[in-house]
Amino acid sequence: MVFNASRLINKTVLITGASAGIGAATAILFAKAGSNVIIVARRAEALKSVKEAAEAAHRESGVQGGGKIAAVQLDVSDKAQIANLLDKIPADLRNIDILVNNAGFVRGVERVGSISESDIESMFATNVFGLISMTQLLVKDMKARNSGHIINLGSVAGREPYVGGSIYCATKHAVRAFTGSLMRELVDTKIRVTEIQPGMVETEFSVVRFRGDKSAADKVYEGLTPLSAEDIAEEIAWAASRPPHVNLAEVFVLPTNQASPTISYRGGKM
Ligand code: 8X3
Repeated sequence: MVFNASRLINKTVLITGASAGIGAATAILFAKAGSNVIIVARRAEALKSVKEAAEAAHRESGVQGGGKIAAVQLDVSDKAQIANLLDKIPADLRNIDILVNNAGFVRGVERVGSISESDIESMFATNVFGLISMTQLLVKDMKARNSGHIINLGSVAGREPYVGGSIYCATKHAVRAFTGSLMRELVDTKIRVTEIQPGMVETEFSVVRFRGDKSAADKVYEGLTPLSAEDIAEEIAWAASRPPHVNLAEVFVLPTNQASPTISYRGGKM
């Protein structure tokens, strides 16, 4: 590993939405760097394979230290499950150094007036309330220890709204506001707060947006090279591995040929 990832050795990181995409890639990268990783997601089977991949990545890296991987099946939109989360984590991994609030999704492209209540509620329940509940739970211990790092996944959609994305954009604007307040509240502590704001990342995210329509999902990336889950994992690991006096407050990361949610270059077509 070229950057100073040695700062990640023996750190304990908890990642939500870790069964696929950015969350899974982040779990694997931290395991490789010698962190202990708690992977949290709804899907038990997928969690199992990410756990195995993270364990293998740690073994193959040859890095000494860390490498303990725990999987916890949990839906961040369920407050009762979050209240019991710490009991489900092995005792030696309960001092969490880094929380990566990654769980989030978009469903549908309907315009205001035609959006289903259940889509509105489920996006807010996971992207906003889940992220807030996880932060509320873990920031208490971080404050008591006066150390820690909270890394929230925002989005280009949290900086600039777009047509057909009102609810998703609203959730990501909420994440940005919440993260900004949190960073300001913790200014007199050693706790760092970072928001990662990706643009187009090719994961199952787009397939969920189009309710399983893979060809509609693929069209989003036509003619340009999107970011990969691994690209974002690197930004997260980079932020987490800076020296303790350095806080990357915001990391806005786009594919080279994307400039905003609606401006991109696709081989001659804007
Ligand atoms: C995902 C980026 O552009 O699809 O957070 O809203 S975008």
